[in-house]
Amino acid sequence: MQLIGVNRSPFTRRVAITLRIYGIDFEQRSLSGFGDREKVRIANPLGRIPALVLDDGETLVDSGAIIDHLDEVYGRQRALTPLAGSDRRAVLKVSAIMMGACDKGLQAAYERNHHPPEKLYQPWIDDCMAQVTNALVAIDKMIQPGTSYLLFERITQADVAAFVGEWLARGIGIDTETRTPQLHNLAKRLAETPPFALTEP
Ligand SMILES: N[C@@H](CCC(=O)N[C@@H](CS)C(=O)NCC(=O)O)C(=O)O
Repeated sequence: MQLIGVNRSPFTRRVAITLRIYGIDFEQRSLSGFGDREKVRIANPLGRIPALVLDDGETLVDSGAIIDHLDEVYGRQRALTPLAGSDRRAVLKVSAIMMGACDKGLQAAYERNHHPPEKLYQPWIDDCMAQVTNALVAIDKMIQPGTSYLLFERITQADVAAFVGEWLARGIGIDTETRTPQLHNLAKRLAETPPFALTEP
C-alpha cells in the first residue's frame, strides 16, 4: 500500500496516523500538492494529496474516503469511527468540524502564500482565521481536563482530526496554548504516542 502526500498536509497526516493505529504496512511517497502537481495527478486528477494506492493498484482519493475504506477493511469492531448510532454521529461531527477548520486554515495560508502582496485580501484571511479559531474553541469546550481522549475514553477519529487541526492552527499562528488549552494539552499527550510521533513532518 502506498500513501501519496507529505505529512505537513493535515489531510495526509490524518491518513498516516490512521494507517499506523490500525497497524497497516505502507510506504509513503512524500509528494506535495503544489510542488509535485504533475506526479500527484497520476494518482488524483485533481492534483491533491492524499491519495492511497492499494496493493491491487486501485487508487483512493480524499482523506475522508480513504479513512472510510480503512475503517471498513481494517477497523471492524474497533473502527476509529464507530459503525452506527449516536457514537458514530459524534465522531463524524468532531471530524467534520476539525477538517473544515483545516480547510479554512489552508485557505488563509494559500491567500498569504499564493497571491502577490498587492492582491492579498486581508478581510478574507481574517474571516478564515476566525472560523478556524471558533471551530477549535467549540472542540476545546468538549474536552475534560486531563483526559487522554476526546470521546468515549478511547481513541477515535475525533482525536486524530482534533490533533491535525490543532497542529495546523499553530502552524498558521493561532496560539492554541492560550486560546484552546484543553485541545492543546490533548494534542500534546497524543503527540507522545507512536502513531502520532512517527508521523511528525
Ligand atoms: N478534502 C481533501 C482536501 C485535501 C487537500 O486540501 N490537500 C491539500 C494539501 S493539505 C492539497 O493537496 N492542496 C493542493 C491544491 O488544492 O491544489 C481531503 O480530505 O483529502
